[in-house]
Amino acid sequence: MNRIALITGATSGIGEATAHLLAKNQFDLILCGRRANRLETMKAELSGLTSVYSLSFDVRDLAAVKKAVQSLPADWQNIDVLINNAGNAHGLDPIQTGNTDDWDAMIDINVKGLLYVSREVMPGMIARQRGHIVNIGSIAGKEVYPNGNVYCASKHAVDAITDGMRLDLNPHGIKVTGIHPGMVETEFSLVRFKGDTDRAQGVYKGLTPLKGSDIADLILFAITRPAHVVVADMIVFPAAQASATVVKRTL
Ligand code: NDP
Ligand code: 8X3
Repeated sequence: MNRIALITGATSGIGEATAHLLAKNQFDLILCGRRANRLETMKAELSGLTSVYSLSFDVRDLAAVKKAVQSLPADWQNIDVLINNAGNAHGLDPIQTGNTDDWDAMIDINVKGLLYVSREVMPGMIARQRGHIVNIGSIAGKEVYPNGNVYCASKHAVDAITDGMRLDLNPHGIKVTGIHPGMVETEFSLVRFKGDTDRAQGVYKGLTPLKGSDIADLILFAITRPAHVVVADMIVFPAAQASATVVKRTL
């Protein structure tokens, strides 16, 4: 029997790649994101492979998160795997001139959004005494780099929340995994630089970045280990990257 995985941020990048991979690997999918049209397209693409349900909501909106998760039909409520992936960087500015709207977006989406979704899903996992939560952090949650300030803070918070979840959910048999990628070419830099495609493409110039599917592979690996194994934490870079700031480029 298929397991049910709920993926936030399924409309692009890492989340979209994960949906495609899990659809081929015995998972039924609850796909989440704000862009309802993309969710519908993915549902049409993946429905030949597995059962797909979609929920369109903004993770910043607690009432919308509750309404969406509570609206799931009975046969979709037993979520086995929660993949907290929705998130982005907004801006790359020195802290003293940082845009406070960008700060709000990163803290509200990357930190509070992850908490809101988890808060709705964890009680069911506890009632069933099983489940797996995968939080997508970042190398920005392990290191701090110039002008990364608040994005790094938001991802350090994800790292701490992941460890906190593992401790508090331990008595309930729920696995918790943190995955911390370096540079992955998705819509991430386009969002960070507010649609400036030249600047976004420049981030990956002279190296082969990771793809969303590389992270999807790790997620699938983590959630298909035997019952007695939990992958607690993973950092993954492109081969050209050695830290948040050390990258070998051929220009
Ligand atoms: P993308 O921009 O391609 O995807 C981001 C996803 O998050 C989209 O599906 C988007 O959906 C969703 N999202 C953003 N804001 C909201 C919101 N307010 N409510 C609901 N969903 C939202 O980037 P990535 O795939 O790269 O990012 C996925 C995760 O990976 C993020 O947490 C990011 O921080 C992390 N990460 C990315 C790295 C990279 O280099 N790309 C490296 C390390 C970590 P929609 O717009 O439809 O709502
Ligand atoms: C995304 C990776 O290095 O741009 O989280 O912060 S980085």
